[in-house]
Amino acid sequence: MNIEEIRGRSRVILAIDEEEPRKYWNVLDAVGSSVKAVKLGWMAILSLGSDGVKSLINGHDDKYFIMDAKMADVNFINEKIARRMAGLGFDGIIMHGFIGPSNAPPSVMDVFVLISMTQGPTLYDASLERAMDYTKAIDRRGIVVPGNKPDIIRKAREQFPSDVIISPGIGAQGGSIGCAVKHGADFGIVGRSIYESSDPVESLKRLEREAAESQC
Ligand code: O7M
Repeated sequence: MNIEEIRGRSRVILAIDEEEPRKYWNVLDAVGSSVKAVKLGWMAILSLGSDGVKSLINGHDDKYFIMDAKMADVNFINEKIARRMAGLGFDGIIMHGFIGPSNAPPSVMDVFVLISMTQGPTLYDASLERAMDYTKAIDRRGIVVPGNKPDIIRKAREQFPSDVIISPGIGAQGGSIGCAVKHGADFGIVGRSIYESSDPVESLKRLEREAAESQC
């Protein structure tokens, strides 16, 4: 799937970082077609195994799947990882920006570059401008910037006018999706506020409403 097909139509990327394999299926069954994009990471690979992740993706072919690999290795390893993840059915993959363009994976799928984190301080906070410069030189579809730091989203949008901006840290980490969208995010990445909710569908609808209102 192409992320441009859902950009602007849906604002929530569902992150699932659960221990129990069945919970991945349960939450996706619960939200159904209202979720258009899903972010999985190392917890999914550890909990479901790579074959389990492949089945999960195959069983939900109406959705865009991003692997949050947070890649930070050298180029030939990142290339192997990206090719394996593409083989599992992922449409996009996330890398750390600090490793720079020479270590970025080839564009076997969409690449999203992380340039700042929701929790810190990290080295990114001291070097945001440099992280942005490194990122501009990377062949990418978009960037990851913290949804709980609206000023950083605004700076990133100024510097990356056409990138797909995806922003974690919504809800459980204090960020507001309406505020993130207002400052330039295309999508909020939301985990616990949906998958730990007693009513995931209602939580999702509320988040989509807040995103559409685009207020702080
Ligand atoms: O909504 P939560 O807090 O339950 O989950 C947040 C998700 O966003 C979880 O999957 C984290 O791995 C991810 N995330 C952060 O929380 N902080 C970051 O700085 C970056 C990410 C992320 O998605 O990086 C790609």
